[in-house]
Amino acid sequence: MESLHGVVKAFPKVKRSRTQEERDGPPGKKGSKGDGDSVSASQHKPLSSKWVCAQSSESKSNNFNKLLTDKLELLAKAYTHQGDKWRALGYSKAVNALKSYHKPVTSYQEACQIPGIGKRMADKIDEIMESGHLRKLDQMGEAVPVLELFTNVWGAGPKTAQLWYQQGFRTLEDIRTKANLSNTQKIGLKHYDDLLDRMPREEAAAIETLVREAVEAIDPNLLAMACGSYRRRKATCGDVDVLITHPDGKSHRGVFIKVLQSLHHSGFLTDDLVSHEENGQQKKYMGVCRLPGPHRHHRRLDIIVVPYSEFACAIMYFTGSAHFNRSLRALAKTKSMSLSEHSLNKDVLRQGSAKVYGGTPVATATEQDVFRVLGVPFREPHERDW
Ligand code: 8GT
Ligand code: MN
Ligand code: MN
Repeated sequence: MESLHGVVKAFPKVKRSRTQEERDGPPGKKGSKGDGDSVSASQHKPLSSKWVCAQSSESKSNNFNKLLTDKLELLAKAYTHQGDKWRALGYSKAVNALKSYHKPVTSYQEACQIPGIGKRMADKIDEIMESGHLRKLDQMGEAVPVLELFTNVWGAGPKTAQLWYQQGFRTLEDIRTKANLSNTQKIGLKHYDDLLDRMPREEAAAIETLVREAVEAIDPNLLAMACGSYRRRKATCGDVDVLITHPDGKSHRGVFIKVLQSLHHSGFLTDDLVSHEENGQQKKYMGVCRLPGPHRHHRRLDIIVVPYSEFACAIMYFTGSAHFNRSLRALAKTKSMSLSEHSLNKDVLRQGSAKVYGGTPVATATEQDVFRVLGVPFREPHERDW
């Protein structure tokens, strides 16, 4: 069960008639390269087939192409650890497309026709169909598992992992004893196994409750809710993403410090990874916590405090998935709008990829408003699990 508590009030399910655009999709152009979310080869398809943000991720639940997606996911992961994020993104998009395809893919031609899958990706798919295997996976090199081991240290990205590899390190013991570690990497190493482990959503719920109680002790009218994978109803969560705001639009100020002090004081927060302020408004915290009682693991906790005027955009950003958000932002671009965690702006002027004029914020009281203004059918959080 998703616990929205007081926040439900702020997000009434608005019944409304769909706009022409929702029914018919966008005028057929787009297909812009590089934004990574409009998909090729579907010039006149309706909005729903071009943009993952306009489709329910539930369509992935019955995967007819598991043999293909298992291999491609391995390759995507390998590219991530190698630091090739664009290739990794390309593969994970192809995986999404295959998972939501309505039947098993049986030919190269068929693969080419799926939005999001280009010719080179279809070659890979063809190879798996023919041989049951992907040679590229064998050619990735012996460094990949070591790079994976290293990038799994919180605070170490692919660049650091590569540096450590070049320095001759091969094990976590090497890292612990010989590498030059930042403070966050030290924490990451200390809790290596715990932080890799995904927690059951029941535990995420307990963490949300504990944080909410601390928040409500400061001011009972403050709202605190877990977003991220928890709100998307995933069975397990990599961390807990708690968003805090106050409906009066001003009493969220000063809360960030107080909440952290309170959670530190009770011993719940064990380590701080990142804690900072953005343009004097939004406050972000990333840290490690542990529920009281025996046999508890250390878990990652993210907290943001936002002004109520930004609630709808912040909740969308923090709920994700990251892939879904990327798609929505790319769609916004095609409509001279821009979507951020702070606001949805219209009349944005761009020259090439550069923003010349930031546009003007549209009032978005609810998530429904954001979808409506963007001309995308509303998606419940669990339908955004791309
Ligand atoms: P999880 O179960 O693995 O935690 O899955 P998740 O909850 O979907 O992932 P997350 O990493 O906790 O991110 C949740 C949302 O927060 C994302 O959808 C994203 O929009 C937003 N987000 C942050 N920080 C960052 C960041 O540093 N990079 C990116 N790409 N997204 C971020 O809060
Ligand atoms: Mn999360
Ligand atoms: Mn997070």
